[in-house]
Amino acid sequence: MAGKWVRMVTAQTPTNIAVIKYWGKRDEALILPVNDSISVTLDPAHLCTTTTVAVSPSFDQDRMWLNGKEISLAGGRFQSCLREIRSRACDVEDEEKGIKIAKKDWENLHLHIASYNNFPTAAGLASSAAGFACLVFALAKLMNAKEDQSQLSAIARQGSGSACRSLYGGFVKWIMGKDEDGRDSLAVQLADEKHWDDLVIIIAVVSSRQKETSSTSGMRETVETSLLLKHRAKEIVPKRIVQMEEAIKNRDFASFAQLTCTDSNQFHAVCLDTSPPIFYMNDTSHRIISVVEKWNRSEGVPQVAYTFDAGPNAVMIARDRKAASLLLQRLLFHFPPNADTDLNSYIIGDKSI
Ligand code: 2P0
Repeated sequence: MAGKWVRMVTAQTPTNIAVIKYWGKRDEALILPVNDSISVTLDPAHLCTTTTVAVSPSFDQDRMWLNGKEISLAGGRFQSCLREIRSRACDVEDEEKGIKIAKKDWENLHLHIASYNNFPTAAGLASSAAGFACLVFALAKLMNAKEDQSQLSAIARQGSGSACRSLYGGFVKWIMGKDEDGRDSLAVQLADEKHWDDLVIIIAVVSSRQKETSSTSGMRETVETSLLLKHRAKEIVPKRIVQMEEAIKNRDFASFAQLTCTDSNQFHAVCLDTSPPIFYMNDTSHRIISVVEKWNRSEGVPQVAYTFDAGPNAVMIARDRKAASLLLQRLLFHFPPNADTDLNSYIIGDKSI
């Protein structure tokens, strides 16, 4: 391994948006959820993380830069992901560059990591999901770890719960699992990116400010104080997961939209049921819900589903391109540029890679 070489791997991973939400952990350290969740992976052109990982004998410590700014790597979550991948590292040989790294060498080599998001960090657009998924995928490639996507997803989960779902495109289910060690808490692909390619996603960036309550502390408070969460996790979500899987399989937009909107609203109800209550949506978010609900009702069949994560930004899934263009017209009518709202931009993309 001697010499002045640098080995680099770059990966790009899109974020995902849950249509049946993850909210609440049964094990904080291992990041094990209280219920299954289902998400759709977005188009990487619009919302993704690009991460380059580099290793060299000349690096004397692990370092990381996020959007060009150096950040600390002391956190347990980063260390968990790194430890898990390191323990699976294999020999690497690159004759062209004269690089030879033996399995045992990985223990003593340091890493430099540079990561960029092409969207607002920590504004409820699941930046940690894309970030940890990309990091784990890039490290696995760098260290020649021979794990399949599902096993990598269980490692990414230890960085951030929702990250496990970003290892796949299309529709993805995070199975909560039963094991205490979390080995069976991982993501599986329900349908690939081509399965339902009529769908169009429009994100209304209501605010790109950092949220006040992080998902991690918010869900901890919910688990400690909300009775509604217990009911949701035990009685509601298991049935909804089955119904959502069926809706996706059959490309049944009416059921898909009804389940997506209802689950988003219940997630925010659970936040409100937390003590002290957590407010992620704002007046503009509520007005967007009204616009979509009224339109869907007037059409008789749903045209658009909406969902909101831990922030005020609206993610809207239109049934097809025609519905997407009508949605944009309606949004621009109700929220014109320069109007007195905090809605500042739209991101429009195909569903997935
Ligand atoms: C989700 N969210 O299913 C839900 C819906 C936000 C609302 O997963 O503590 O950043 O790192 O596991 O994954 C956000 O939570 O939290 C999230 P941690 P994470 O997408």
